[in-house]
Amino acid sequence: MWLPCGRASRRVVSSFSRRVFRSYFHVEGRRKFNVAAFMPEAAGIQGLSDRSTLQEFSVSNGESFWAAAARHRLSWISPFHTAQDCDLSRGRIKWFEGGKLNVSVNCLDRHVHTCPEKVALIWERDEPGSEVEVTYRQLLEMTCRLGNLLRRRGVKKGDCVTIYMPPCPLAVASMLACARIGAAHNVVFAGFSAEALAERIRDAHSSTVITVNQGVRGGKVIELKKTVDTAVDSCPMVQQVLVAMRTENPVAMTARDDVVCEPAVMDSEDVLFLLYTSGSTGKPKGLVHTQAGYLLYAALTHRYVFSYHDGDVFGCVADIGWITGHSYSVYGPLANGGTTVLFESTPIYPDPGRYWEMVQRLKINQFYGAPTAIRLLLKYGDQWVHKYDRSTLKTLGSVGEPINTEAWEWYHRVVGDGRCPVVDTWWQTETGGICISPRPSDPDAEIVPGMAMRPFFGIKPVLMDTEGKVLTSNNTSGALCISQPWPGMARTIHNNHQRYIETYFSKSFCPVPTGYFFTGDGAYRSKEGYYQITGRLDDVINVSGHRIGTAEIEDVVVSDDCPLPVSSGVYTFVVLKKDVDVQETDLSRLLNDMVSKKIAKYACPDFIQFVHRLPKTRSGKIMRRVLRKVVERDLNGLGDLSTLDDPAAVQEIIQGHRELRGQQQQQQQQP
Ligand code: 6R9
Repeated sequence: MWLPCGRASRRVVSSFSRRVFRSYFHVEGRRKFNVAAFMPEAAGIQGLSDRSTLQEFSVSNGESFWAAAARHRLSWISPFHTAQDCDLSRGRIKWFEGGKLNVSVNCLDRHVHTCPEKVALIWERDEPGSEVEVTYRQLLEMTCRLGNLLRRRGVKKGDCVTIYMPPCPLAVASMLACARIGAAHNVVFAGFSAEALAERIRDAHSSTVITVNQGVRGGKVIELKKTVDTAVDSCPMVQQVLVAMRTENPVAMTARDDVVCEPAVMDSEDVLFLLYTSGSTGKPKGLVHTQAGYLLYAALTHRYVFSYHDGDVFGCVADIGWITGHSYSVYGPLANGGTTVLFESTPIYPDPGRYWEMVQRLKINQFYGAPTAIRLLLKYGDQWVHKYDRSTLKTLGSVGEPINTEAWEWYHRVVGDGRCPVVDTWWQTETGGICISPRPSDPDAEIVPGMAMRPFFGIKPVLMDTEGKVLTSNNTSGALCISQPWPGMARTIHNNHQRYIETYFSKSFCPVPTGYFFTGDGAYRSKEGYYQITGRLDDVINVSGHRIGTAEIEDVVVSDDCPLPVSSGVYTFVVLKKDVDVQETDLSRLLNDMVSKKIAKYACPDFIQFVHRLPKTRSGKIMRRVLRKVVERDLNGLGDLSTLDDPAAVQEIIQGHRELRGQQQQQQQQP
């Protein structure tokens, strides 16, 4: 039986959430830091004067901090006996051992008990204004039906189900149905080719695939089932493909009596999901996340980085095929009993006002997007933003790439009307959730544009030099590592623990695992101790012995100070804003001058190629290593291209590069 809950309307305040997430707005006006109001499980800790002392405690007493959070925020079938048992030098990471729980119960049942009619999902479908709301009760029913269906069809605890679906309630129910019956899921972005999908199905050994008949994105129909058909032709282990219809109203499923699906009892360290991320060479890696630690970390970061409060509408526009969609469209918000948006469309469909029209219509309170989309929208001008009421927005988030100062400022000034904190959140598929972000911090603590700034609770970043020595001073740059384990980190690479150890715990400059987690990113630590991510380490350019991140040069090249309209550039690759007519030689000279002035002469591009677009992954990250290989003329070494959005972009760049080299050679031959 569902308990009645005050109002049967959307965004009802749930008593569960009220208990767990007591608002700390009242606290902000007070002088004294009210720990209990900010984080109830930290109430017993002595001597906390502000949020930074809580951060320090969480790092120096990680085990007790996380144990308290896990007890307080997760519902356990039986309690854990050991909070942590980790040895980074051996790639051994275990949290909350002995504990038993079910992730779907944590995301659904406990909220259904307190507030069944609260809206869990708002499915923002491709066509604006056709959104569909799904309550916690409805989502639990969908999940149970699907869980029963999977069980009836032979899917067992420990199996892995591949999900090839766009963001929609059935995709979320599929993920949670797997969690309910103890199967792992492997969500593959529903834009990947048949070949990329097949590779991931084979590596994960999935005998079941769930998909939809067709997808709809940006007004176009995408034949997802056909792609699955092609993929499974080369996957002999696939025994069944379940096909959902992209229905008008997913909650109007015919009522059957199997809406109860007994949740499997899972160990904390059982696998929750695999998620593939492309390696710089060779095969994509299937990163493995487990139950309790991942869920706790997603929930806590969602709550505190975005200052998510009960009743808020959280709008993460990432696809569920990425870790961002897993942690901040699905698991974090649902574990917190929140209302979360599933965005099916694109930032410019039907026009570049789409995001902000949606913010107005759905009354979104936290908006979380990617720099690549922000840069794109900035090009279309402020009028698309001004057209809509954005007064519900409280926090703006950015993820996926370094956000250049110009984009950050536009996001803050134009989108947020200068009143919403912008959180530039740094993290990875491997980290499970946000690790560095300007918030949480004291409410009026400064936020520096384009900087991720502050480590999250329990996170201890360190910078390392090229010899593997830890750099202790501030105002310094190095390889970003994390020196102690946290519950959200990936536990292994599926079927390849050795690759996991080699990739994340040892590096060429220190081949023996040292007890640090290597992120593969470079970072700068400012005088004040704030972190700024400078880009992937393999994107660091060594010019005359100076190491410099691509992000540093990009920030100059695309800044407001540039009187000519460049929209985005990668060292020597430059994309012009729309409808711009300039002499390329003039612009090259100007960009050289600017880089020389703002960074140093040695950083000047001596090779500038103008292109229409850059090779990007489908989540919008520029594939810089591909550019590097083109310049090195190593076309056989382009590596894994399965995540590439538009292969024609690479061909265009190869062609342009050839022409440019031809021109240079001619110039050199002229007397
Ligand atoms: C969440 C996600 C991870 C890589 C990461 C880094 C880059 C992510 C960033 C950022 C600068 C930020 N990255 N957030 N760089 N500033 N705020 O994107 O996961 O797809 O695994 O990518 O993305 O290079 O190492 P994933």
